[in-house]
Amino acid sequence: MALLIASGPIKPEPFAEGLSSMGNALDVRVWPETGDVTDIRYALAWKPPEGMLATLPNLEVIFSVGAGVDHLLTQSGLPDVPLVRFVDPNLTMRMSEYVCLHVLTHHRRMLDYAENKKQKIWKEWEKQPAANELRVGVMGLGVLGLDAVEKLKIMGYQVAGWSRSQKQINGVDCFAGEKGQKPFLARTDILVCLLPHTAGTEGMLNTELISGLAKDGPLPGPVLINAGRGKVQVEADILDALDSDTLWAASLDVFENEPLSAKSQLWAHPRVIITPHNASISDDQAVCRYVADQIARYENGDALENVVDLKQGY
Ligand code: NDP
Ligand code: OXD
Repeated sequence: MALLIASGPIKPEPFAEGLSSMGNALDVRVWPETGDVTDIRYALAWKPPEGMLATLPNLEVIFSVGAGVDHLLTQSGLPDVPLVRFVDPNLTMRMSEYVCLHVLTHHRRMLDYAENKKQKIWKEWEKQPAANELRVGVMGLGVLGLDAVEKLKIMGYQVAGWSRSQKQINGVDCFAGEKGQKPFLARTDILVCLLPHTAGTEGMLNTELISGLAKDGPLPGPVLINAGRGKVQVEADILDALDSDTLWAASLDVFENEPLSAKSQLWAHPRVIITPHNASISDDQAVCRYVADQIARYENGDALENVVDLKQGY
């Protein structure tokens, strides 16, 4: 049984070495050295060459190197086989680190202190709120959002979450769907987005949504943190919101087009933190263990886990 790795900009060697050493008799191949394509039953992919998956006639399962699968769903002629996304405690832990770091950064005004340091200004901001005075709202209560809300709760924040279907989470105010979005935003000082990019979420972080965030919070204005997908945000609207004080600050890990163009005004904006889509990277050895485990389940006749719902797009 052969598995083809097509990991785009990510180095394939660690995956190839890892999967070959798992003792599961996998014949591991790396694009473009496919050998006889009729042997290939599995693919491990991240932004593979356009249309490549359609050239594998006996493909049975596609594994995504990451949790997001938008990079695969846009492929032409995507084979009609199960698409399994990456779910792993290591990935989840890294994302919650990012979320907590950026919530705390804005809560504790680290952008202002960094500016003051440059000018050697010893000044404490008045009325530093404690965590329990701040309302954090997490959009997306999936694998990553659920862990993030638990960790934010431990720090003492007033936490709410928003998702497509209604959830019940102890100590978290849960909102759902279109109807739930307005009240969710109205009680949110710091908005964290962990949504996938789908037809339903594209462009959601726009002027209208940002204008709906709480205006009566203890910070100078609302904050946006997006580590979901760049196409969920409208960057021109975020810049307008920052410049009109509708938004106080933003941390962005993902962008409409990546890498972010050197021409983007986001780079120079003093109230924007930019990271290069590394809020949570997939650990290669964790990916190998996960894929080997899923293949073992599949070969054993057990159900694959974390199969994407193609109708919903995540
Ligand atoms: P899940 O599929 O587990 O969760 C997705 C969540 O989004 C669910 O709660 C779902 O609602 C909600 N959702 C989807 N569509 C809508 C909608 N139209 N309206 C409201 N809620 C919606 O995904 P993960 O938590 O594992 O990952 C989330 C995303 O994070 C990934 O898709 C990826 O894009 C991004 N990511 C980014 C990384 C980075 O480094 N920046 C790293 C890893 C992932 P419901 O629960 O009702 O289904
Ligand atoms: C992912 C990512 O989807 O890294 O896992 O963006």
